[in-house]
Amino acid sequence: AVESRDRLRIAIQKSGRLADPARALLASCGLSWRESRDRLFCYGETLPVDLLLVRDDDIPGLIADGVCDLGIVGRNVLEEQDAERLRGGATPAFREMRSLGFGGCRLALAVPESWSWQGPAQLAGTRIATSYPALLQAWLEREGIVADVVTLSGSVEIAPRLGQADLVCDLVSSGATLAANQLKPVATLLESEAVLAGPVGEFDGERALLAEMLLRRLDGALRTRH
Ligand code: PRT
Ligand code: ZN
Repeated sequence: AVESRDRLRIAIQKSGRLADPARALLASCGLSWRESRDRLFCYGETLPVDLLLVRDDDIPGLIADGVCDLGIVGRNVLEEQDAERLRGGATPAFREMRSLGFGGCRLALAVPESWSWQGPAQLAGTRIATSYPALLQAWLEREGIVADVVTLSGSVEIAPRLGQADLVCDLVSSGATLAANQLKPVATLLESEAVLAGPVGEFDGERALLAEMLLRRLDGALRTRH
């Protein structure tokens, strides 16, 4: 059961690529906060909208558990955890409510530069290193390919040089990291950017009104940005 609260709670990344732009976007919606000493919780001053500063990977779960009402997270993280829940037989627990126009990147397959790419069929029997096993596995199944998914939490691009994998499936923005590791992107699995995530169900009471107002302001702020 979700505790009844009359304040809205939004989870954002504590530090990392999305931390500052997420805060700036919420500030442009007229929100301001009194920061707590440990900077994990920021108490909303202008409106009863508080921030929880967390690892980005924790955001979908916090929404699913009802600990937070909304979150700002990369679509890649949201979709990976959604795919993982689906594989485990769970029902969807969060959804993308808005795309926010920052943190753009894509989840791509990248192979050694020396490979001549002939298409997905070439991947049969290979070892693919990734931090996105559920999205990769779902894509492989759609393509009808059986490959060995090697799950790594970081330093994915170095796996081929270490002999841990034949190729990688990782986030790419400029492509510089791939190039530095003599890899080239050959297929895009997901186009990503920061998104506003929320629960599948509706809010009730005071939080429904707050969420509605926040979305209205957010849409206004996004319109003037683009
Ligand atoms: O500590 P916490 O778990 O919260 O942070 P994190 O280290 O998991 O995440 P962080 O801050 O690195 O990224 C947060 C989000 O930013 C990601 O989930 C993406 O939605 C988005 N984003 C946008 C990126 C990139 N661009 C990106 N380029 N996330 C990671 N990268 C990495 C990529 O993994 C690769 O190692 O940057 C490298 C590639 O960059 P290029 O420019 O060389 O191609
Ligand atoms: Zn993370």
